[in-house]
Amino acid sequence: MNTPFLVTFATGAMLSLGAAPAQQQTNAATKGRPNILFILVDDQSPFDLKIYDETSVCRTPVIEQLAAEGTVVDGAYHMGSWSGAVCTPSRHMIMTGATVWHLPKRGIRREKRNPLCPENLAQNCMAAIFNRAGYDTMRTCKRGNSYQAANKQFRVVHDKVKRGADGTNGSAWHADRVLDYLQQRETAQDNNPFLIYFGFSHPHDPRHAPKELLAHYGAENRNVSPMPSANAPPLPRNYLPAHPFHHGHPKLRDEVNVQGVKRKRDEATLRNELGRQFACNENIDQQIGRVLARLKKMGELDNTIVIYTSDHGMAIGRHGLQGKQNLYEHTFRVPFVVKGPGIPKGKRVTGNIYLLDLLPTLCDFAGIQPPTTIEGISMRPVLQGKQATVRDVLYGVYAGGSKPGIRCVKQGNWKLIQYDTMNGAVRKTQLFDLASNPDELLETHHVDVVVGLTGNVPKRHQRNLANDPRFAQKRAEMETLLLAEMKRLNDPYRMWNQPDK
Ligand SMILES: [Ca+2]
Repeated sequence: MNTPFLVTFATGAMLSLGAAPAQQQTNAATKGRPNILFILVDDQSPFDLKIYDETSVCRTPVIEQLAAEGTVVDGAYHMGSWSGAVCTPSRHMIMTGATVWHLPKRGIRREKRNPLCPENLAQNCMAAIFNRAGYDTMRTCKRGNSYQAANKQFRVVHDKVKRGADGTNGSAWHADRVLDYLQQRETAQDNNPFLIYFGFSHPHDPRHAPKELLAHYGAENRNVSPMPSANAPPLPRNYLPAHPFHHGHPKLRDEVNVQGVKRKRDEATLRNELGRQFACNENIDQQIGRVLARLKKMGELDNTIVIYTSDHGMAIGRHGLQGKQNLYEHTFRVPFVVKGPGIPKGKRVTGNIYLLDLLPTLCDFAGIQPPTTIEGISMRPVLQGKQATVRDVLYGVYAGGSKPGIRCVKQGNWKLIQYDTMNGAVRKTQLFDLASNPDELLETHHVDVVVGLTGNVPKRHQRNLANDPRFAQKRAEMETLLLAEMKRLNDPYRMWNQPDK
C-alpha cells in the first residue's frame, strides 16, 4: 500500500517544481508504471465466449490467449441501469467508479441533475485522473450513450459509431485508430506510460459482420431464412420462445425492434442472430489481435495491463428475451479478463466485482491515490490471487421501464430477482441456487416443446425456488438483503413488499 502514496507524493512534488520542462517531469514521475489497454465491447454476454461456456461455438482465440496468459474473473457484473439505454449508466460507472444512483442523472423525469451526484465527478473521471498523473491518454469508441464530459478529457479522442460489416465501417476502424496512435508514439519516441481506451461499436445490433464470418456461423445480415441453417450456433440452454411474464418495459426497442429479429423468437431467427453476434465477436477478436501484436513488436506488451470486458451482457433468446434490460446472469454479468505484470497466468477468480471497480483498480496498479468520488474497490488483491472476492453481496437494478422495475441481489450461490412492473400488474419473485441451476432455468424450461428445441433436459430442482416452502427462510433472508442494499446505495424506489423508507 506504500507505493500509491509515494508516487502521489512524487507527482505532487513534480507539479510544484515550476522550473523543469514538463516532459522531463512527467517521465521522471511515471517511470516504471505500467501501460493500460482497456478493451470495451458493446453488448456481449460472457456466455458467448468459450472461456465462460465451453460449449460455445464462438471462435475467439485472442481472448482465449489473453485468458491463458492472465486471469479470468467469473463474478464480474455491471450494477444496472435506470434507463433503457443500459450502456449509459454502465459507461458512466466505468469512467467514474461511482455507483449507479450517484451518477449525474438517475432516470427521474424532469430532474435535471441528480442531487446525490458529487459536484466534481467529471474532474475525477478516468482520463482526468490519468492525465494528472502524467499518462498519455487516448480513446476510441462508439459515440453516444456514455459520459461525454469524461470522454472528451482523453488527450486524443476518435469516437464514432462504426457498426458496418467491414474495414473502415466496422470494428477494424477502432483498431486502426489505436494502431495509428501507437505509430505516432513510436515516431515521437514517446516514453510516457499510456492509457488507451479501446472501445468497439460491436457486437451491438444491427449485428453486421464480414461475409466470411457470417458464412462460418450460418448467418445472414438480411433476408433471414425461415429454416435454421445447419451451421448456425445452437439455441442457448436457457432459450425460451417467450418470457413467462411481461419484462416490464412496454415497446422497449431491444425487445421489439431489433433489425432482423423484431418480436420473433423462433429458432431460425434466434440462431441467425446468435450467428451474427458470434461473427461480430470473432471480428472483434481479430482486431484485438492486431493491436496486441503491434504492442508486442514495440516491446510494450509485457509492461501493459490489458483488460477485456463488455459494458453489460445480452439475452439474444435466453429466457425468451432479446435485449439487455433484465437481470439474469447472461445480462447482469460481463466478461472480464485481465493480463499484465504481476497478474497470475491461467487463473480464474470469483472476484464479485462491478465494472465501477475498474477505475480504482487502475489507480492502484498505476500508484495513483484514488479521488474520494470513487466508490468502487480495487480488485488488485483478487487479480494477484491474494483474496477471492472484493465483496460478498451484489446488487443489480433495471429501472428503465415501468417503475420501480427489476432488482436483484446475490450472495454466494443464491440469487433473488424481483419484478415490480406494469403498475403493479407484474409482481414476481425468483430465487435461484446458481450452484445447481447456473442457467437460471424456470418451470417453462421443463416443457416438452422447449426441451425439444434446446435439447437441454433440466434436472428436477432446476427451477425458480421462490415459492418452494423448503426455501422460504432463504427467500426471506435474500429479501432482507435486497432492501439493505437498496438503502445503502440510495435506490430511490421500493418494491411492493418493502417498507417505504
Ligand atoms: Ca451496450
